[in-house]
Amino acid sequence: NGQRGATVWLTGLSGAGKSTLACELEKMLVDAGRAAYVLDGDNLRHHLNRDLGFSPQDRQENIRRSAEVARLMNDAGLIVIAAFISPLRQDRAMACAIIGEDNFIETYVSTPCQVCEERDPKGLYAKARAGLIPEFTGVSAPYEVPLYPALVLDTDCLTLQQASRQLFQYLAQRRN
Ligand code: GGZ
Repeated sequence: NGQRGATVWLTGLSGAGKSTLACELEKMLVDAGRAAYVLDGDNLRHHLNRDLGFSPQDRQENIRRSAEVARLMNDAGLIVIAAFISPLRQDRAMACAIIGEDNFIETYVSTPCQVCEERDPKGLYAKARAGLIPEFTGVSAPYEVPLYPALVLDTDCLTLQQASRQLFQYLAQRRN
């Protein structure tokens, strides 16, 4: 397919629904004949980024490397769906600069912290509250809300189908 690559950059808290949304969008795109691939912070941290922790410096390096990978995949024509907390505006701006403004679709998965904490699928918020995980985003480390995201999706108010549809349609109406 001669279509242009792009990166949908999903930012939001742990438990906001980024990975679930990324997988669903990937499925929809592949079903529609597009080459799409999910890059997920939690996954990459087991492999490419296994040497990195959660200090501000390590998060920045995590995002830098992942954005470089996304750029390569975009050059190959793939749609990349990147799911990273990426809590700092400065680091997201770096990702945008690496990937290129025209190819970077910042999407804020805006599920409120309280809802993420109630979901707590991996028990990480409970551990963070107990002081067992230092620098946990939303508890003991900052999350900076995006100022001008292309899309805002609150998975507390939208079904998975609704949220992934919105992203799919946004991609479809972009010029390739
Ligand atoms: C935030 C943490 C932390 C700390 C472990 N802070 O929801 P998860 O569990 O499965 O995915 C989260 C993942 C965050 O990795 P990212 O690469 O997306 O983060 S960043 O963009 O900030 O570099 C979470 C888990 O790792 N996790 N410790 N202290 N999330």
